[in-house]
Amino acid sequence: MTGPAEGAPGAPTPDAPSPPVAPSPPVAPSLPVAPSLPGAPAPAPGADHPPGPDPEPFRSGFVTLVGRPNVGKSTLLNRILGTKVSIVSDKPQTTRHQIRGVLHRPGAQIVFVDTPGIHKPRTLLGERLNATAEHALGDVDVVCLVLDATQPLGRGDRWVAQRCPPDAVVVVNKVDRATRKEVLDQLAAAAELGRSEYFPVSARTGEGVERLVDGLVARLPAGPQYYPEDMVSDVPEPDHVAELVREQLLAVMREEVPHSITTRVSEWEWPRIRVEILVERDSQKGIVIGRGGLVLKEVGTRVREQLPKGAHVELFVKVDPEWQRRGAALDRLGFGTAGRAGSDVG
Ligand SMILES: Nc1nc2c(ncn2[C@@H]2O[C@H](COP(=O)(O)OP(=O)(O)OP(=O)(O)O)[C@@H](O)[C@H]2O)c(=O)[nH]1
Ligand SMILES: [Mg+2]
Repeated sequence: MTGPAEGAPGAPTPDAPSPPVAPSPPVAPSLPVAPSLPGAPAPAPGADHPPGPDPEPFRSGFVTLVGRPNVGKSTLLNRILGTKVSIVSDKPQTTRHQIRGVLHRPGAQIVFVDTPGIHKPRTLLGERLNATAEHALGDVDVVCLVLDATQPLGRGDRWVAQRCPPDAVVVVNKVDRATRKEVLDQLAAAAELGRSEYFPVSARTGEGVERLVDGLVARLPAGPQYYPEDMVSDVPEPDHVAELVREQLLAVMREEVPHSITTRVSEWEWPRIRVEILVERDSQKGIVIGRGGLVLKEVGTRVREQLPKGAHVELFVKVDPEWQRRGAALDRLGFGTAGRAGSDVG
């Protein structure tokens, strides 16, 4: 049984203390914050090797995905990695943190950085999301500017493009939903951005994604294997579970409610995971709970299906008035410009 609806309508409770994270089956393995360098260092130039053609060096580097909200950056990251590390929804501003996902290939490693969609902010949270995305443009090897093939190239895209380095590559996503002519028109329109490479892809079907990845690898310098091969993401497990809850809420909520929701794990005693859902107003609390707790129950079920067997997810809704407009609340909830601290545990 998931998400005891009876707990949900209760009065706001004080923040739970932060217990240590109990060992649990991995959901999305955590990466060390500072990359360790186990194994497979780049061959030193001039190191001893048999005569003959030089072997290809190991290539590695960081690739940031940026673009307007909803163009499919997170879907693309998940497609490239073949696993879900970043949540996806049809609502804009789904991604709220930098999320690293690591692609391991023979002879290469790409550390992808998914970012919040850059948009015209209406709240302090929006400003911080933009800052987070723009922060991820610095000090990376390749920037991918992601566009939507089904939307005309607009001011928002140009605004993001201006913030990208000149050697950014352009990725035109969602070609599965566009005709051939629409794709060609979009590529022609994108040519005004004056970049050297353009990749039409569908993150949904995978079309063109392999070609994109090959193109990215070719741009990477010789470098070390930053992360061990069994590491796929830097998202701590509690944060990942909190995001899965938010993803399911985004899937069922309408209109302005999704923007007012944030989630965090307040207790993690495997298999029991308590997730708090914060909303901004009392009226939203009722919507999130649903009649007879049905919405919460459905959300809990869908989340549990994505977790290792035995997980017991308890969902609670609390009101934190105007949390996304208050700097102190944003800091506390992990929406600083520098990093994530969304969950009370981990
Ligand atoms: N048809 C189609 N839909 C796609 C494709 N890629 C993403 N989508 C859909 O586009 C919507 C937005 O996808 P996201 O991956 O969340 O977009 P995002 O750019 O990460 O959005 P933010 O995190 O809000 O910036 C979702 O409904 C996806 O299913 C694609 O290649 N084809
Ligand atoms: Mg996203």
